[in-house]
Amino acid sequence: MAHYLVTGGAGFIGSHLVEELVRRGERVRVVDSLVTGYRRNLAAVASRVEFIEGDLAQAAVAAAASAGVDYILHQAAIPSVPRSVTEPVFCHEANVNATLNLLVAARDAGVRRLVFAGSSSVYGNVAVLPTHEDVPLDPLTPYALQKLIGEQYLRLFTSLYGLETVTTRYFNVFGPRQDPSSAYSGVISLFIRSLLDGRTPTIFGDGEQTRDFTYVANVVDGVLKACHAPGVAGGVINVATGGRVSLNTLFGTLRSLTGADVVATYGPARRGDIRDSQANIGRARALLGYSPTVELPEGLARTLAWARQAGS
Ligand code: UD2
Repeated sequence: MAHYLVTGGAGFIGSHLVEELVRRGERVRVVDSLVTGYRRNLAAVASRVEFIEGDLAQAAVAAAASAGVDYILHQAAIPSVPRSVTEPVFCHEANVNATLNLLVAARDAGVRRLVFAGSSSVYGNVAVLPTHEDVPLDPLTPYALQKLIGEQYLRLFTSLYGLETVTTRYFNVFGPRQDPSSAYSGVISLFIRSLLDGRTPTIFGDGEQTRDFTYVANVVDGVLKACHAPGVAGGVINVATGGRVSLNTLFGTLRSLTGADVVATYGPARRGDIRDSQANIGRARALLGYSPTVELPEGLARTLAWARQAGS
């Protein structure tokens, strides 16, 4: 049994990682500030998990959380492009300063490997689709830049101090427990909530922007593979489905899945919004033996089933 720290473990993606680790019989510690996470996300595994409530932007919290662990899955973040545009300093604290503290703590604690939740936003409006990891990066928002700084710090800690690190670049992850309660929430959670409540969602821009929406179980699989694969330390790996769909198509699909008689309204495009995003997942296939197991339609059906239950 190995000992894992999941930062942001009470959040959406973090709680799915925690559940899978518990299922595998691993020892799990969670650190979470509960700024965007919820204790209820860990309800099914609470008795099997050590929970530290704290903010990794405080060095003492990062040190206490890292002590004695073998692996760190660093998911804690303020994961929102628009929030970073309106609150860049607040987001920098959580996305960059906390990450640096955690890297120092992981190095000092002799952690075997740290895997970081990177983001496809670092690519910006890239010319090459599907996009591989080595294209020139073009962060267009504070969030994208903060995620890029994070992954560059990881790379540096590997080359400078020998701490094994891997960045998994996520592409628009969705699934059960993604919180629809804020204007900063992921679009699938917002669309589903609106449709189930009979409210009109807003599509920002013309709705022809595309995303590689990735069901959370694929991410759990990719992250845990990245945590253990040989020869990937210091690297960056896309974890996604490898397809892309427009928001208009997504909304149409969700509308027919829910049967809701709701039409979307259109509003101004979001500042810093990327037009198209689609991953080349060749590196994850080659280095991790990763392959997406849940495609978009199945992922949407599962998420909808959860949302119906959670909202009732
Ligand atoms: C970015 C990253 C993603 C992840 C995420 C943070 C890209 C391509 N993706 O996602 O990998 O890091 O940040 O969790 O940068 N939208 C609407 N109506 C709404 C809400 C959103 O039309 O009510 C649009 C939005 O303008 C965008 C798309 O939906 O074009 C997706 O927005 P999002 O906030 O779910 O995620 P995004 O792409 O910023």
